[in-house]
Amino acid sequence: MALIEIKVPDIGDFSDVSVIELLVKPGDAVKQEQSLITVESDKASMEIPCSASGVVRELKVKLGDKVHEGSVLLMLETSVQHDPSSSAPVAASLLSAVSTVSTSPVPTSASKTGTSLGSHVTSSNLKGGSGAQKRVEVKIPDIGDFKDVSVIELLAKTGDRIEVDQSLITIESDKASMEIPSSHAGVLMELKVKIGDKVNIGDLLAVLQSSENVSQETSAPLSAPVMAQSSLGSPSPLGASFEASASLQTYPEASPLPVPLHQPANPLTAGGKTPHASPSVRKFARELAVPLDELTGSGPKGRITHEDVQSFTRSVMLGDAATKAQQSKSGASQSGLGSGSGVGSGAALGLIAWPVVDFAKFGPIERKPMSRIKKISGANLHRNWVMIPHVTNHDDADITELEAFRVSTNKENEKSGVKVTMLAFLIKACVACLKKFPEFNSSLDGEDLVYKSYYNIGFAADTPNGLMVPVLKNADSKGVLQISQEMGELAKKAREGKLSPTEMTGATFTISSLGGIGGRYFNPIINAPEVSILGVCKSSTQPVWNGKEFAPRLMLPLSLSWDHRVIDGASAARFNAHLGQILSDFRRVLL
Ligand code: CAO
Repeated sequence: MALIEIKVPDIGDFSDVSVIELLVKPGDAVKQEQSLITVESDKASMEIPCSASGVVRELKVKLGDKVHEGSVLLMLETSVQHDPSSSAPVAASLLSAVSTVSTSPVPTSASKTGTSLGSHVTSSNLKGGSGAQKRVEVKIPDIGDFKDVSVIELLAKTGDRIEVDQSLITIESDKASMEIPSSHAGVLMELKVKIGDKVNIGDLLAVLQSSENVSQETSAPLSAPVMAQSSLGSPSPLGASFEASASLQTYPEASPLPVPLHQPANPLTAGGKTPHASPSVRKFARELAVPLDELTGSGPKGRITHEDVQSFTRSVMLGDAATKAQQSKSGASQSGLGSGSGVGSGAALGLIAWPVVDFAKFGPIERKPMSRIKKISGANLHRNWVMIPHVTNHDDADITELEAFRVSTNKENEKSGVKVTMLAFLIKACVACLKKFPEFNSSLDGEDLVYKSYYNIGFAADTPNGLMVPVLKNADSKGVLQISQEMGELAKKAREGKLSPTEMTGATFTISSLGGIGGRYFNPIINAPEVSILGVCKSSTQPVWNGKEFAPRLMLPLSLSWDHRVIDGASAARFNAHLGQILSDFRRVLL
């Protein structure tokens, strides 16, 4: 028996890529070449395989870590003598095809033989004159060890103006996916492949009409394929900050692609969207015929995980969910109408179909696609609203003294640049309540309740990209000043679209404050798998009876939504009452 280090193999030009998925855990027996982790850059997602067989003793990386060639992934107990140099990791071989990104020419078998496989100018002059238009054939470049790889996404359409290195299609093997860029600029005359086609090096991919000065003799540099952009790098919207929060589904905004009738629809992309999932998850979904584009990913940035596929399958089997195909069958049999605008037919719930209205009949209209964040958060909020039996308790807290204290503290601290916000006090007060009422800091897992001993508070932030939920970690160990400062930084990052996945995941409770804007009360939707959420509105001075007279008090409206499967009404009322007591006398936070 020997304990050996398993390291990240040569991953080409990719350095400091994030670990987005752990595929094994200590105690697991793994085989050589079995995938251990999935890593992702802003352009690429790939699985890193094991270079030996054995039993995992210790994982040396965790989600969110950055790794590069040579980083130790895990300690493996192996019975055979391991020669690291003999390992031929799949990632390395895959990356031989993708390690050079598009700016530099890729040494390929084609260039060795002097033939450009990336492009071929077949007719010299379409229009004549100095602005000569040439017909350029773009071919599949050297894609390393890939053979018969499936086209899973078309990224351009006829008539599109294509730039050099612009991705034309995405292809996928069972280990990695990559985008194939164009070797030339021009107008796309014809895409020669369709979804589901298998392609190989040298296959004709597209025909461009190019005005570039391309010579048939000059072998144009081959554009290297780049790993598929499986995450769009956008921050997580509300309803998406699941553990692994961000339960958003990050799809490229490609328009739905027609699936030819003579071909069986690809169950993964039946809706025409390319779901964000690692190759092994896609394969798993294919085996079960799970339509990935109908799933909401619970991984960072909405990545669909193995567990998401399992849980979707379980829900379908139990009759708790239905695929769109099932819905449209049952919807058609019920009403004969289509499901309309992508809002879901409601057939799975036994509801009548969504009305199809020609709005233009009643006046001028403008049709705009919903933003990606809205679509993503909408799907999550819809699921949470439908699946969770919400109840909301409304209450008021007297914050007269607290607000006076906050204002005076800010005056004293004016020079420090840190502004103490009401939300920071609320976070601290909520942590005290979560400690007193632990079920509010729990999650449902099957028939178990998972009680968390950490207090990570998500807060809704309104940003130009849409609603985001940054997560303030370990709020119990931080003071109000530190919370204010960190919140300010997180809110700034959210507005700039710079939040990292770890800054949007792991919340145990969320606060949605509209206090700076206005309103009295609202029903916040629980950010599952959390079980409660606090909505806060604008404080206002109200006449409050103090036993002798009405006195002007600054009252803060609170709206606590809770999951009735986990929490009952009495606990919710106690939670709100306790929160109100703390806010009216903040010394209670120490008790
Ligand atoms: N009552 C009255 N005034 C309040 C208040 C409250 N409950 N909460 C904050 N304010 C005031 C602040 O005192 C501040 O006033 P001054 O500038 O005069 O000091 C002003 O409102 C702005 O507050 P802020 O933005 O500095 O800080 P914040 O802590 O209230 O909010 C953040 C931070 C990120 C939560 C906020 O910017 C935001 O994005 N809120 C929107 C959240 C949202 O959209 N929720 C809905 C989700 S469901 O769709």
